[in-house]
Amino acid sequence: MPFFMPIPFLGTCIAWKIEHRIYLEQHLKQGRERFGLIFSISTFVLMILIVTLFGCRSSEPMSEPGELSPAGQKLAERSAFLREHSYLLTSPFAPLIDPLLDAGMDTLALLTFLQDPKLKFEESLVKINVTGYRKKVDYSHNYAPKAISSSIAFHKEHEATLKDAEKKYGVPSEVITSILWVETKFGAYTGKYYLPSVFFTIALAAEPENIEKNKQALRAENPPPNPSELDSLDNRIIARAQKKAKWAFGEILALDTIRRLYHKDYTSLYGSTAGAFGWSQFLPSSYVRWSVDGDKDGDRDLFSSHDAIHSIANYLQTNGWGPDIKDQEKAVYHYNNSNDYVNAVLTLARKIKEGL
Ligand SMILES: [Ca+2]
Repeated sequence: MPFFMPIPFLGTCIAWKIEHRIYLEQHLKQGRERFGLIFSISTFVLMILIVTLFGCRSSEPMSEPGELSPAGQKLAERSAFLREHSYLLTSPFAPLIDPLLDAGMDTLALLTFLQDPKLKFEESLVKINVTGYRKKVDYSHNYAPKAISSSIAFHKEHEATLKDAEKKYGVPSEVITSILWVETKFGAYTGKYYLPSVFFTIALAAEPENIEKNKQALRAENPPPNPSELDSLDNRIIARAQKKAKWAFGEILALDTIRRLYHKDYTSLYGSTAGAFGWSQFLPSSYVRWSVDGDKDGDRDLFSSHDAIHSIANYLQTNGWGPDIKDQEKAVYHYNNSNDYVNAVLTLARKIKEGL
């Protein structure tokens, strides 16, 4: 509202007040004090009410005629962006455009993701991430004799870095070694999936056609589930698809955070079917929170032994590692939510320690 708008109004109020003052004086002279006093008070209260109302209204952000409010401006910018890049609306990832912009991603960042020729919808990843929970993972080979001897050799080779991390974070060197073996066999298997494709694909897991495909995949399993279980399994699939889609959406934002905060080129990142990358198999959100630059070269590079070792130690310490076995189990479980995983990591760590 223009600043001069309240002036005529206040002028009117003041004139009204003067007029009523004259009126009051006339009545006082006539000995009608009580009536005049009531009239004066009610006039004063009315003025306060009106001025308060005007004050509140004038504090609201107002636009000049023809000018858009901030929300309107944002919408107009978005429409202009989509008009200019209308081909994006035919992308398989079009359903994610509005949610990503709503979550605060800027249009240039979104464009960089969506114009990336390497970005692909990988249908198999939806199935693996949504229905994969039905397949039990066997971790027992991780503490077989070959695993123990390889881990002891790695520990000897990287002892200085491992002991440095142990001293700094209070996490034993054999536990860090054990996680590096279980996760990637010391960097030998870090995953081949392009990270943006992993998360953009899984973020679409709850789209109706993808839920339908997963329901069909469930029926085609070998052996197929019992027909009496199908309804509850379908509901489980829907709930998991929604949960996974939300999770992957957050990881896309974390990839963008990695680019902004650490100037890291996420287009060079490849990882597992679940989007974990590097020797330590961190998710982008874990990278943002817990990765550290172990060798102080200015880069948090989880494909390097130094940074991976320090980052694992930092992760476990931050997530509760302590002298109590329950805290240790909890910290490792946080790393990978599986009791079999926790058992494999701690068993291998014990065997490494015995063999050193
Ligand atoms: Ca580094």
